[in-house]
Amino acid sequence: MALPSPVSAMTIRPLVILPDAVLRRVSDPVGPITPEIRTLVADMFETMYDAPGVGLAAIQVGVAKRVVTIDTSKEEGVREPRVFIDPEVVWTSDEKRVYDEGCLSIPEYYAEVERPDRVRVKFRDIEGTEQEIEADGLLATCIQHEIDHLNGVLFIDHISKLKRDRVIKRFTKAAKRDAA
Ligand code: K1U
Ligand code: ZN
Repeated sequence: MALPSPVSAMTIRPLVILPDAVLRRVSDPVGPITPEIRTLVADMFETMYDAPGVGLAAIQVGVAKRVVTIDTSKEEGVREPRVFIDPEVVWTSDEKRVYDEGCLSIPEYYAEVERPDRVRVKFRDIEGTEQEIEADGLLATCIQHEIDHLNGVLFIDHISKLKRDRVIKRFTKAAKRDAA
């Protein structure tokens, strides 16, 4: 008889795609870091690296918990996985930065978004320890994009209404085609 393994396999979870209303939900605080949360985090990394993406919010795999995974490492073959539990932006720079953003929930659509260049973020790590970091560059952009997801906000909410309506229409049509 096979004994239960202490190491569980990681799973690539299906991504929630625009215009699914789940993406507009405001996620709940995590509270205690349970085995379920650890499994969620492991699965989120597996899903993010597979996509591939540089960030992922739990709501993008259909879980309304305030959990974010990020890896903005630029070096080929070097991973720098970061987990942000219940993250909060506590300071933003006055200087702004424009980045051509993408989103795993809006595949193959990119648009320029202006956000603060630097941010300070308070969060808990996977052990539940309070941390605070200052981020700049892609990490700062990515953290803000992911915290937006936790609040039901998408990067297309930062572009013109004309462009946003156009992309929503395109994805709505595609979803109807796929369902037929
Ligand atoms: O939250 C998400 O949907 C993930 C998203 C994060 C993000 C990208 C760019 C700016 C802000 C936030 C992505 O990872 S989209 C894919 C992407 O940018 C990428 C994929 C492979 C290599 C490098 C970048
Ligand atoms: Zn996104």
